[in-house]
Amino acid sequence: MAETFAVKLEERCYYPDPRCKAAAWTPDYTRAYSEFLHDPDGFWDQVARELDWFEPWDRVKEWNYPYAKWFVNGRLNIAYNCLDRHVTGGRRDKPAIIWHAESGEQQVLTYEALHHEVMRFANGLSSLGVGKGERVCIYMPLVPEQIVAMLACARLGAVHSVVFGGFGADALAMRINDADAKVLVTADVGYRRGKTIPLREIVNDALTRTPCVEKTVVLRREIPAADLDPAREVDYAELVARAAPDCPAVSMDSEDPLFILYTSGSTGAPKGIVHTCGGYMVGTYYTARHDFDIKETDVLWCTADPGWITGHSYIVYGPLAVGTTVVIAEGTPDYPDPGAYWQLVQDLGVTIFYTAPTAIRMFMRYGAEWPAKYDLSSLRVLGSVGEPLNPEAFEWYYHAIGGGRCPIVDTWWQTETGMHMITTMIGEPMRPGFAGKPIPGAVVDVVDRRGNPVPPGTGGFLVIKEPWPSMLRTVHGNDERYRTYWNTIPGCYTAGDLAVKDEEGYIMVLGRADDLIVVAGHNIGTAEVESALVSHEAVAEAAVIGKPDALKGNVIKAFVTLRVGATPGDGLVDELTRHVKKSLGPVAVPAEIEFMDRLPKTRSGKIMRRVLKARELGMDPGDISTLEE
Ligand code: 6R9
Repeated sequence: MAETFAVKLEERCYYPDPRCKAAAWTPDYTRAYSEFLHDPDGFWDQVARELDWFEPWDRVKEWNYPYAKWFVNGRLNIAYNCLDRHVTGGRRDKPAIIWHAESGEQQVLTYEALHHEVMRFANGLSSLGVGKGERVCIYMPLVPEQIVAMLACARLGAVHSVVFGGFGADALAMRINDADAKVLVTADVGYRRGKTIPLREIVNDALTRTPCVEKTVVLRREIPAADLDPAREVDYAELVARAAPDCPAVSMDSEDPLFILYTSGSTGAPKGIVHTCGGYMVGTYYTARHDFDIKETDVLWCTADPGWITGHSYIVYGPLAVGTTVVIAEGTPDYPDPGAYWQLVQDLGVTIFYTAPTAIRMFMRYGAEWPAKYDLSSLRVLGSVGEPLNPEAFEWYYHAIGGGRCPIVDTWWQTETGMHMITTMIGEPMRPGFAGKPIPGAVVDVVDRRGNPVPPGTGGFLVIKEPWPSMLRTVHGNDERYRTYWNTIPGCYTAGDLAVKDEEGYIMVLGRADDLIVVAGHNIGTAEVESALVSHEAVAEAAVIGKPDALKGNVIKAFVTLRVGATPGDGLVDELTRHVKKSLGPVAVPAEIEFMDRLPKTRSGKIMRRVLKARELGMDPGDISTLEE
C-alpha cells in the first residue's frame, strides 16, 4: 500500500438556518464533542441511562485490545426498549411502522400492534424450538413481518441473520450454513417493478444444501395460497394464530450476541459481522436521535432494506428505540414512475429522509422536474449513506429535494461500526464532498501506515482510535479476521477507506483503499476522479479503475453513464477529459473513457470497481455473490 498523498479539497460551504441548530438535540457540536473527549465513559453512561435495563452495568467498558465489552454485566432486551418502553410510556397508539406496497396498499402498525405481533411471533418461534443463542435466518421482502421477525428473535435472545431478499440461492445457502441457522423465516414471494419474485423457489433451492435448517416459516402473500410441505414448512399466519399473546422479553447480558450480518462485499468476500445487545442498542439509539435530530412528531423514511446494516440500525433498532414513526416501502424508487418516492414523501408527510448516493444520482438522471411535481415541504432533514456523496449530488439533493432548507447529514459508517461515526451534525456548516466530523462518541482520524495523523490536505487511512459501544465484536467463525481490523495499523481499527481532512477537521472519504490508483507515483482515490466526472452536466455516474501501464505504472480508465438527453461520442470524451484536467490537474485525467448503460453495483447500491477491473484486465473478479443482476 502506497504512502500518503496530496488531495485537492472542495471549498464550498453551506450555512444552515440557525433555527435548526438552536432546536437540535445536539445544539453545540464542538461542546458536545469536547465533553465526550473529556470523559468518554461518562458520556456513554449518560446515554445508556436514557434506556431501560433489567440490571445496571458495573462498568461502562472493559478494553482488552482488541476486545471490548460495553456496559459490563448490564442486562437488557433491545426489543423491550423498542416496544414495551413505548407502549407503557405514552406511545401506545403512535404509528411505529407505516408500510407502503408497490400496489398502493398501506398498513399502519402502532407501537401497541407491533408489540402484539412481535410477542405472538416470538411465541411461535419458540414453539419451533428457537431459544436464546439459536440462529434464525430471515429472508424476506420489505414487509412489516420482516421487522416483526427480527424483533421477535431479539425478544427471545435468538440471533438473527437477515439476508437481503434480492439474493439468489447460493448466496442464501452460504449465509445460512455459515450462521448454522435452525429456522428460516421467508415469504412465498416479493413484489418488484410489477413482477413477482419467487422467494420460496429460491429458498427451496438453497435448502437442498443447508442441512442445519429444521423448519421454514412461510408468509403466504399470493392468492390462492401455495400448498406447504407440512414436514418442513409452517404457515406464518397459522403459527401466529395459535401462539399465546404474551411473551416476556428475555433478559440478555449486554455482551450476548444480537445478530450476525454479512458485509456487502464491495471489495472482497462477505464477512459475518457479529453485534451484541447492549452496546449496539446504546449506539444506534444515540446516533438515530442526535444525528437525525428525531423529535416526537417526526416521520422517518430510510429507504434501505433491513437486509443491510443501514436497515438494521436506522429502520429497525435506532428509530424504534427512540420511539419514532418509521416508513418502509416495498419496491423501487422509479416504479411506477420516477416520482414514486416524492409522492410518498408528500402523502405520508415524511420529515426525515435517508437514502444512498446511488439513488440520488439516479434521481438526478431523471431530472428535477419529477420532485418538483410534489409538495416536499414536510422534509426537515436529509441523510445520505453508503458511498461518497459527490459534491454535485449534494447540491442537487440540497436544492431539488430539500428546497435549500434542509440540512444534509452525510453519514459515514460501516456494517462493522454498527452506528454512524462521521457526519455533519444538524446546524453545523456543511461542506459538499465531506462527510463531516467524528460524531460525539467516536474518535476517528486520518493516519499514515504507522498510525501517525497526517496533516490537512494529505490523504491517508481512515481509522478509529478508541472502542465504541456498537463496534463489531468478532467475525462469525473467523476471529482471526476480526483481529486483522485492529492489527493492520498499530493501535487503530482500520476501516479500509482512504480519506483526507481539511484545516477544520472535516473528513472527505476518497474511496476504498483496495481501489486506490497509483499513477506515475501519485496516489489517486476513486472518489475524486468520479466526483469530477459527475460534476459535468452530461454525466450521471462514474467509476474509475487503474490499468497497468509500462510508463506510468497505471493509467486511469473511467466508466461513465450519462444523464437523460446526453449523447455519448468522441466529442464528449474530449470534453470530459478537459473537464477533469481543469478540476483535478493532468495526473487525474482518465486515459480512457467508456460509456456504459449501467455500472456494476452490489445489491446495496455500491459501485463494484473490482468487477470492472477484472473485466478490463481479463482477470478473475473474485467473490461476486453480492453483485446486482
Ligand atoms: C453503512 C454502510 C461500508 C463502506 C465504507 C465506505 C462506504 C459508507 C459512506 C461511505 C463515503 C459515506 N461508505 N458510508 N463512503 N461516505 N457517507 O454502507 O455499511 O455496507 O458495510 O459499507 O461504505 O467505503 O467503508 P457497509
